[in-house]
Amino acid sequence: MKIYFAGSIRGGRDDREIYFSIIKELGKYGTVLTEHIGAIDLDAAGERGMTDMQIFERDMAWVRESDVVVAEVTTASLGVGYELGQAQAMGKPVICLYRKMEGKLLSAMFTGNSYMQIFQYMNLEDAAKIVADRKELR
Ligand code: 6K6
Repeated sequence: MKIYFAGSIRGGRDDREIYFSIIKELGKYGTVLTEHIGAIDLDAAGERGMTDMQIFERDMAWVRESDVVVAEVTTASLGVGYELGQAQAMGKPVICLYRKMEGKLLSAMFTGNSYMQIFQYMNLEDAAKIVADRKELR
């Protein structure tokens, strides 16, 4: 099972520790192709040693190669939105994890899109349960 995990980079890195924990959890079900998304030392500037074009090509190849795409969508990110739209176009199952926060509303492109499976969670225990219940990860 190949899992593409998407989480904000240039959109903001406030949730990087949450990404790290979700990636660790997803590791129980398969190979997470994008482990670097949870890296503490990956800041909003992104990965060093790769051009943006190389990152784009690699990430799109990984989306194509993946069996399922899981995203943490609380921090709005253009890149994550793009990846999930592409994943939908490729027919990949898309699972979105979202923490309800005051002043932050998820885009209507997701809440209004029945293809996207959106799950609200409060803490990592909830997130682990949501992930464990997904047939797409078996
Ligand atoms: C490289 C050099 C300077 O900045 C970078 C950007 N680095 C990235 N490295 C890896 N994945 C990236 C990078 N930028 C975007 N992505 C992909 O888009 C990831 O797979 C994330 O899921 C998503 C984040 O998009 P933004 O718009 O928040 O950056």
